[in-house]
Amino acid sequence: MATEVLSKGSTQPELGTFDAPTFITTWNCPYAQRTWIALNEKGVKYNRVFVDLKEKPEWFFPLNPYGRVPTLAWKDGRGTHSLYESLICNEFVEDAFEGPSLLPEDPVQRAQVRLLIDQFGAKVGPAFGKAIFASEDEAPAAGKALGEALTWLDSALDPTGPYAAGANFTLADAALTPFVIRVSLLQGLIGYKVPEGLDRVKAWQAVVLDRQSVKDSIVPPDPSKGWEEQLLESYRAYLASRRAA
Ligand SMILES: N[C@@H](CCC(=O)N[C@@H](CS)C(=O)NCC(=O)O)C(=O)O
Repeated sequence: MATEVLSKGSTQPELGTFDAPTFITTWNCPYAQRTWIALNEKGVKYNRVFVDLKEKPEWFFPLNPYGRVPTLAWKDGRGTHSLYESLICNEFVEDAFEGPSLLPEDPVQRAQVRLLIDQFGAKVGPAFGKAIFASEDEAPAAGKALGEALTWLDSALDPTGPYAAGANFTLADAALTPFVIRVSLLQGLIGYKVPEGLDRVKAWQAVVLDRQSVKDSIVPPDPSKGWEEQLLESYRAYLASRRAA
């Protein structure tokens, strides 16, 4: 059954409570998937709401002035509360909820997890963004830059793992996974082939894809078709609309 997507003119959903907040997302946003994974890892009883980013509901902006996903919202005796920006939401989820810790206890290791997320955001994030939106002319350079960024990632992931920063799943895994698992889509979009080697990235990707929290954050709108196939369709449609504009 297709999941309802709330659009312009929709009624604001119940906003839940601090313990069981509303998680506002789309099925295909990698940033929102970061928070989706963190919520799943912590075992938070959230209420998931899909919104239409082309026709945003009016009630969305008071909760997030950027009008972006992910957004977390809840109500208590003091009123309505909301948080947004994926990495801030993930730090909040880690701080606010019980459940397995997504940061190491040791302060140096905690800082290293945050550093990995920060460096990923500076290196792989922009290279991925450029590749996914590359025109035919731009594709070779964008592919080369992404290859270099992924080679950096291969050396930056903890060498023995199995997770990004060592033996345990951390906020780094939650932050990196949604982007890395989309890299294979670039083959269909710009003919990009993931470079040979990258053994650490490949081994890590297999481990996180097998993680229940990640599987539960993969909800294609049409359950009869694959998630990747539908993601590819949505990227193609988005690119066509950008080029037509
Ligand atoms: N820096 C933000 C980026 C979130 C973001 O760009 N989300 C996109 C969907 S993937 C969005 O909501 N776009 C709607 C818009 O910008 O109008 C984060 O980390 O949460």
